[in-house]
Amino acid sequence: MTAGRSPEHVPAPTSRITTTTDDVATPPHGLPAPGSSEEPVAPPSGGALADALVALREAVAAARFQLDIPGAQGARESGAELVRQLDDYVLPRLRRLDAPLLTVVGGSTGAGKSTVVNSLVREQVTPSGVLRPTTRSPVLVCHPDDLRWFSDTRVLPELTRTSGSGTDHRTLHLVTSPLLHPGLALLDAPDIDSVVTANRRLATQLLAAADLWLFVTTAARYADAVPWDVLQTAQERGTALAVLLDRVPPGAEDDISAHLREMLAAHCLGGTPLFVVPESALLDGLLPDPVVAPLRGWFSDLARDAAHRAAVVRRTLDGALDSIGPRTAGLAAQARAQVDAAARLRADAHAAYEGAVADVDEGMRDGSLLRGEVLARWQEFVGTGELLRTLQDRVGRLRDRLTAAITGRPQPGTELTAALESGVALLVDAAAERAAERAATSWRTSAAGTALLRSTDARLDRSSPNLRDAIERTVRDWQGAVLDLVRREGASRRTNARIAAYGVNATGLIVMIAVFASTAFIPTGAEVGVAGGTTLLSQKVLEALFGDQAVRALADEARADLRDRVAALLGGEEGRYAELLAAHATDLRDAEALERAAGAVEAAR
Ligand SMILES: Nc1nc2c(ncn2[C@@H]2O[C@H](COP(=O)(O)OP(=O)(O)OP(=O)(O)O)[C@@H](O)[C@H]2O)c(=O)[nH]1
Ligand SMILES: [Mg+2]
Repeated sequence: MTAGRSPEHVPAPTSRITTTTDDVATPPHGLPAPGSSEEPVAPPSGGALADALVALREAVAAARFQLDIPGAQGARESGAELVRQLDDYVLPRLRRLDAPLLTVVGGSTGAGKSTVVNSLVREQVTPSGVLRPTTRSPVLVCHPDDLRWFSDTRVLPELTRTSGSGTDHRTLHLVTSPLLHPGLALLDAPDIDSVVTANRRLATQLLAAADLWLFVTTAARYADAVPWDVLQTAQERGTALAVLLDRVPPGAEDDISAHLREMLAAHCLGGTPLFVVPESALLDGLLPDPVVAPLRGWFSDLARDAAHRAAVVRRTLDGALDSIGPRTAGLAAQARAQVDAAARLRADAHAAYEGAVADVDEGMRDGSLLRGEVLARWQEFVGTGELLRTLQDRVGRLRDRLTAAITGRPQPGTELTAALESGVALLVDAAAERAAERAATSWRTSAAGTALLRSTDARLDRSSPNLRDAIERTVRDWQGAVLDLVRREGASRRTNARIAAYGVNATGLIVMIAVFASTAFIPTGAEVGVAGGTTLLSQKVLEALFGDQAVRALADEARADLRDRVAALLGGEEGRYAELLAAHATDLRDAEALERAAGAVEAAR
């Protein structure tokens, strides 16, 4: 049986830290040093940096990157990762630099991580097994005196503490062992390259909470890609690292460890301590003690040497703090991209409905409304002499209404009003329907817009189900308003004598017809269909009516009123798009808050 080898490079303290350590002679915060009592850990202390980090944490947690644009998924993940690392590690570590050093044992699936942890404490504290992956629920082993540091939610607050082993990813199984020196705890993590997503995610989270990573790989697996990606992150974050090369066939130690060292150097991890554990027969599931003794000795030395331990803690903490600026900058950039994408979508929807308002406007002016049903009713209105009588004879109107009531024949004026109503309603309805379609089509040209449209049960590519009713109501209200307008005009002193003489209903209808006639054109000819056998009403009367300055002024006012009402209605339809967007959009203030918070963290450091 070959004994394990000591690492060639044991990280020496790069600098003495100036912050509090668990130096037994000078216990921090007036508390007994860890290991000397069972007293609970003091509540977290603040400090300007901790305050700034708490504010940053809130800004990151508040920023939602919901629009499906390039980089959004990455930002969501890295934002969540940053929040977790602040909660799990940076804040608790910053508040208590004297807490025991947490070493997370992570690495390839089935590399023997749990076996190594068990072998270090000479006890089956964490299940190892033949089925992959075995470890799902992390197991933390520490000296009994250190238990108080981990039994509350100071670190890894999301994980529920348990005293028994399990398979729940949301629990942390706490175990003590007198074989570990106080001041250093081991955490057996799930496999970093797991086929089980929850394992991978938890392993990443745990590694981000480590003061020191013990990276376990095997002779067979050390060149696998995934663990090297994770090691790369450790390197970038400046995390303190040690590597354990497990299950090395006897005789191959030199070759394999030389190759692994080359790979570490190529990844800028040249100085990383490397432990080599030869393939050995297990006894009661444990490696022979001489094989793991060097590793245990290294951990004990580290735990005993307060300055060395503090240097490792500080190195990893500084690395994590250094990474916060660039990570937050990436999130802020994505937040701004989200704001821009939302603005584009908002503009697309607005353009579609602005187009609809313009369509309605055009349809009101181009005379097209004065065809079909409206034209027929107008001709009837004019041709039967109804208009003339209405204009000339107020009594006649009453008589006709009575006749209509008795014979059941509706007044031509009523039919014309109804025809106008449905003509306008059709125009607005068609424009709204086209706008809904156009807005949806433009949203579908982007992944973000497509995802938004899919996120709701409402069919935004169609008008609202109640829109038709709302349009009809709006047009009727407008017709009523036109009559009110005429009535007010009639009552005013400025009024034209003719309007006063004609009566409200007839003038109102004339005004409505004038609304839909092209502005420059006085609708005396084909446009208002007086050509066809109008014997009772002379061309001259109509010309006089439509040429009347007061009628034209009223028509302008009525047209503007109708346009406003339609614009409000279509604005409501556009509002459906705006609301959907607002429910998913990032605020520019979120981006600014991220930038401010990151700046405050830098300033506090
Ligand atoms: N013979 C021998 N078997 C080993 C050694 N190390 C681990 N094993 C076995 O390999 C299997 C996996 O070991 P574990 O310790 O569960 O590996 P792990 O890395 O914790 O696995 P996961 O938690 O699933 O990622 C178990 O059956 C162990 O008994 C060793 O050095 N020698
Ligand atoms: Mg395991």
